[in-house]
Amino acid sequence: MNTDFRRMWAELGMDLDAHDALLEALNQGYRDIYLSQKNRPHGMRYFDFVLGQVHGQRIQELREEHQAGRKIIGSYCVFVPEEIVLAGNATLVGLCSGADFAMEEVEKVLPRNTCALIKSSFGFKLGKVCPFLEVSDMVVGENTCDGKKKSYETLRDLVDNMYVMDMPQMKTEEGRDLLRSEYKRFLQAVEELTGTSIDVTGLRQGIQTVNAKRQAMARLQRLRWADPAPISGLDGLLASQVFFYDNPERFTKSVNTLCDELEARVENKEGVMPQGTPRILMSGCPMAVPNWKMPYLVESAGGVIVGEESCVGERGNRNLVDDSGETLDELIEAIVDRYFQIECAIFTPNPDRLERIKKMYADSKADGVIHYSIQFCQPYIMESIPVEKALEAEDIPCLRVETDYSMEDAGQLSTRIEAFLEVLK
Ligand code: BJ8
Repeated sequence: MNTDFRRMWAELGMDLDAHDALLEALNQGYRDIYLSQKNRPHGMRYFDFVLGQVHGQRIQELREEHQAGRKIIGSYCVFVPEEIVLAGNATLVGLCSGADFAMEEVEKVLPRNTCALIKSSFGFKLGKVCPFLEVSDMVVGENTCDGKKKSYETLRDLVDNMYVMDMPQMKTEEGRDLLRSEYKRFLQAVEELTGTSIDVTGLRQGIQTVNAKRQAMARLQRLRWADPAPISGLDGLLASQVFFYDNPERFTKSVNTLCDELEARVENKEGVMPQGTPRILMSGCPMAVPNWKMPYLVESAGGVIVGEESCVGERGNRNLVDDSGETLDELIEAIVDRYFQIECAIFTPNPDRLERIKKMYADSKADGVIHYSIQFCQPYIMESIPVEKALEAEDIPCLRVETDYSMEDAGQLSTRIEAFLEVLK
């Protein structure tokens, strides 16, 4: 292991032994799941490299940015607008975690029946193994689901600079007003943190940088609609995961390079799996690195995932922000326009999500939908029932799955997934 990185992790106050164990498990999982795939696009090498360097080179870059006077802001939700962060001369990184760690410690501060995503974020902090948290100058939480909202009260005692954004729960005019006022309050908090006065030029530039990232992801999404699928669901998910912590410009360029290659594959009818492989749309909770469990099980069982209706997926990166506004207020309104369309299950009622899933199913020429809920995630588990009913009403096959990060139920899940794929054939 690179000794400079080890020194850096020690300086960040991380537990080196625990971190070694985490990296070893991460790399082993990655080798077993990702590197064993056949016929991967060459463009995925970049993402392999980023994943391999996620706690190394990327953290070093963030520290260099920090030393040059730039602030780092960590976030747990796609409602935190990166456009405003970039306009304030800061960098946004995703902090959600997709693996169980230090669970004994976690269950001393959180109830056992908390969703795996929240527990994982706490485990990475309590186990001192998340360099992204340690380099963050501000950690932004948001009042979305009850689990997150209440857990931030505890997280406040564990991190230095915790900021909580309030969130609407209904898509009404009042809800929209709340989001607007919260984005304005956040803009001020970023200005205070960075000492930068955010102006129209800076905000427009931030909007354009993030739009370019989202456009590249939309291009990748569309290419996945081809049959045969030119890229696996595992690799599609990896690109969506890297979206949250890579340098934005470099990420956009790398996704576009990958898309150039995939366009040629589509043209030549070259797929990662044969034409006619059962095509699955995943829908539900976000899958943060290194949560590759469901795509691994689905694709090992002989299916191919052609899209994710998820915040680590299309829900998180769909829709651009109009950059034509000429005042700060106009640009903020355009940001509100974009973010208020996110169909998170914390909204009630949330009919737009049902329509979105049906549209994604049709666009991606999927054969069926797997609704994925993380155990104890009330919003998505509750919503999985109306989702299933809405799909059944249109004769769209749907399998509802509720699971956590452990592999204990892998055998049972595989059996259910195999049976579902058989029905689709
Ligand atoms: S906009 S989906 S990123 S809140 S899995 S912590 S909902 S109990 S992650 Fe999310 Fe923002 Fe919504 Fe998207 Fe709670 Fe459920 Fe856990 Fe979840």
